[in-house]
Amino acid sequence: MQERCRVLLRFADLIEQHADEIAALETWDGGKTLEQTTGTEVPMVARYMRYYGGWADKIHGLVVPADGPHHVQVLHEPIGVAGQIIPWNFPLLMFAWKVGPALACGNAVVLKTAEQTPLSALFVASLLHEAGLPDGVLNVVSGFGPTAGAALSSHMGVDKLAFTGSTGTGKIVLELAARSNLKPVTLELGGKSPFIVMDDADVDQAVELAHRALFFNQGQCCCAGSRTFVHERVYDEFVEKARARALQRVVGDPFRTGVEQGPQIDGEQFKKILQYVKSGVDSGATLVAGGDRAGSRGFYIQPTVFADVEDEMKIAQEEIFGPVQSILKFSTVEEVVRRANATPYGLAAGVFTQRLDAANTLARALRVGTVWVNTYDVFDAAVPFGGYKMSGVGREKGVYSLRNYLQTKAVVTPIKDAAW
Ligand code: TXE
Repeated sequence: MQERCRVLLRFADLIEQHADEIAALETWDGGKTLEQTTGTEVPMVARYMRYYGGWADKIHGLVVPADGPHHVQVLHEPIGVAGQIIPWNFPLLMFAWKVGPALACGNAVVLKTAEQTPLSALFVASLLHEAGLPDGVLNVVSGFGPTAGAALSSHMGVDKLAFTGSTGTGKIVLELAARSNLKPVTLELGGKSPFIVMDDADVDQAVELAHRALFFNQGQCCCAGSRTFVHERVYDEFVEKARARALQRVVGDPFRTGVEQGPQIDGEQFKKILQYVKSGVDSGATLVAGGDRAGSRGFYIQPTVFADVEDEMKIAQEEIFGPVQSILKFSTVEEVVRRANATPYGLAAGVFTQRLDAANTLARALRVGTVWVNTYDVFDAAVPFGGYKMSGVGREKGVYSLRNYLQTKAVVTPIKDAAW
């Protein structure tokens, strides 16, 4: 146990020692800004590893009272071989969310990276080896989804599968798992998260937070606040200021200081996002900022804002996964709850208000796995994350993650000569 703990803590130290190389690799591979990978993502990976290193020697079972003269122990055992499939939008963080708890619980791992972003996982896996992880415990596979990913999902020797990616692919891996050995599956899928601005909001602050909630990571976040609901009383002012903020957003070389937005991950996503922009215009939403590619080279997209978006429009229903903000107007709390929940997704929500009663009502009524009140995208290793409805199955992070990687065994023995 202690060795498991020491390996993960040493790994966290090595991440910090190699922080500059890892951040550069992640920026190079995925187009994220260097400020983001250096300032946020690499430090978070070290934090996750320390968190799970801390758990490694504290995972234990229970002795439970049972009727009759029996002593009952409940053992928590490693589940075996964990198959893990991760996406391209947060390659390093997804590595940490998945590998940390699996190793802390004593499992072996086969992790498949996304075809777009294989580099950082390969590099940090070599650091885990340097930290003392025995050969064969962590295996990183670079490969394509329908071949390597499908093989992992249907493999009879894989005892548990954890997947992060699109809802469509999530359904495929769940089916492959069911058709093979019924391995348990946790899924972290897409979203169409509401960001709700109430009428008492400080509009400048709300605009900035809503902007970050959507545009962070080029809009390529499962929990992006992609439906900005704004109360009618502050709507016009909000739209004007959201437009101005989007126009100020600095797009360019992600290695350059001061750049807020790099390129989209690849040509496929770039085209898909521009098609959504066209669909927004065609369906009658008001384009107030952006709407086209940025520059003439690479997969850069202008920060785009639509106002007057209606619920039934495609841009309000489907995951765009790009720098496109959709602003919708509402009048009452009851109405916004109904509309915010009227989607197959349920990953996250933002609520912006000074009123505790409104914040508490919304936090309870929204059918989502995370509600951020007067903040957004706050992630900590200890806080569970996952979705309601078609945004996922199960929770990652925190103590909840450990449950995904443990088997539970009851051991029942008689207590001799017990007098009852
Ligand atoms: O995702 P996929 P894609 C959403 C986002 C994006 C869309 C498509 O809307 O525009 O998905 O992106 C592996 N069996 N998200 O096509 O296919 C694949 O190799 C097993 C949301 O890149 O879900 C990769 O490792 N595995 C999301 C992983 O699945 C398969 C993050 C994710 O790819 C497979 C990314 C198969 N048949 C995209 N096919 C989030 N929730 O954050 C593919 N894969």
